[in-house]
Amino acid sequence: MRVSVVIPAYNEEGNIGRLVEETFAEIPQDRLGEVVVVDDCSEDGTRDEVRALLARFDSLRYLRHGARAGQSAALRTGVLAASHPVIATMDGDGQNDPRDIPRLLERLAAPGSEGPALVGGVRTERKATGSKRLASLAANWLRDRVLRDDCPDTGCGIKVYWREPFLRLPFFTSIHRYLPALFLSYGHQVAYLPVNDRPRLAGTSKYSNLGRALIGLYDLFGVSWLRKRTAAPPVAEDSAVPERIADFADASGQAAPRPARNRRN
Ligand SMILES: Nc1nc2c(ncn2[C@@H]2O[C@H](COP(=O)(O)OP(=O)(O)O)[C@@H](O)[C@H]2O)c(=O)[nH]1
Ligand SMILES: [Mg+2]
Repeated sequence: MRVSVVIPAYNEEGNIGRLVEETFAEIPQDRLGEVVVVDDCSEDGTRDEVRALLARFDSLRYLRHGARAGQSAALRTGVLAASHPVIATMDGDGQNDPRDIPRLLERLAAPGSEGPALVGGVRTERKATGSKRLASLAANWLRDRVLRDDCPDTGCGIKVYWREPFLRLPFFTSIHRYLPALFLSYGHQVAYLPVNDRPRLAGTSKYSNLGRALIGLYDLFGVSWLRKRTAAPPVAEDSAVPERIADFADASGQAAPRPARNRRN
C-alpha cells in the first residue's frame, strides 16, 4: 500500500524544503508513492524552495493555487491530485515529523477492509506553550463535548486516511479540523496514535487564537448540525446480488459496484 503525502503550505520558506527532503529520507521507498506540495499562493520563497527540489525527486509534485484559499482547500487540491488510494498529510512548517507516518500507516486498514479508515496523530508533548496551548486544550474539550468524536487533538496536521471517503465528504473551509468526526458520521472507524511535535524553525504561525476561536465556534455549530443530519447506514441487502452482498459491501458501508451483468448504462 503506497501513500501520497500531501503537504499544504503557505509562506513556509525555510521550512518546506527541509521537510520535503526529510520525507523522502524517512519514509521507506516501498511505502512512499509521491509527495504533493500544495502552495496556497505564497508570497515568500516557498515556490523556489520546492521547485529547486523537483530535479532531485522524481515523485515530488508541486501545485500552486492561483489565489489564496486556505489550508482545507490546499489539502483538497492535493488529495484530488493524488495518485494513490492512501493519503498522509503533514503541516508544511515542519512541526510534524515524517518519521511518524510509517507507524500511522501500520494502524490504518487497507482501503475497503475492516478497520480504521483514518488514523490521526495526537501531540502528547506539545511544543506550543502559554495561550496557544490553553486555546488548543479548550477547543479540543469543547469540540469533543459537542461532536463526541473522542479525538484528543483534532488540530494535529499529521493524519493518514483513505482517499475515496475523504473526497465523498461535503467540503467546507476548516474541514481539516473535523475529519475524525466526519469519517465517523459516514460509518468509518477512526484511531489515534501519539506523534512527535516539533518547534517551528522558521516563519510564523498563520492563525491567531482569537481568529481560530471565533471561526471554530461557527464551524462547530455547522459540523454538529451536519453530524446530526447525516445518515449513512451500511447496505444490508441489494436485490441485484442478494446472496453476495456481504462480499460486495465495502467497509464504508456503501455497496460496491455491481457485477458487469447487472450494470445498466
Ligand atoms: N494552504 C494553506 N496553508 C495554510 C494556511 N494557513 C496555514 N497553513 C498551513 O497550515 C499549517 C499549520 O499552520 P500554522 O501556521 O503552523 O498553525 P499552528 O501550528 O497551529 O500555529 C502549516 O503547514 C501552514 O503552512 C493557508 O491559508 N493556506
Ligand atoms: Mg505550525
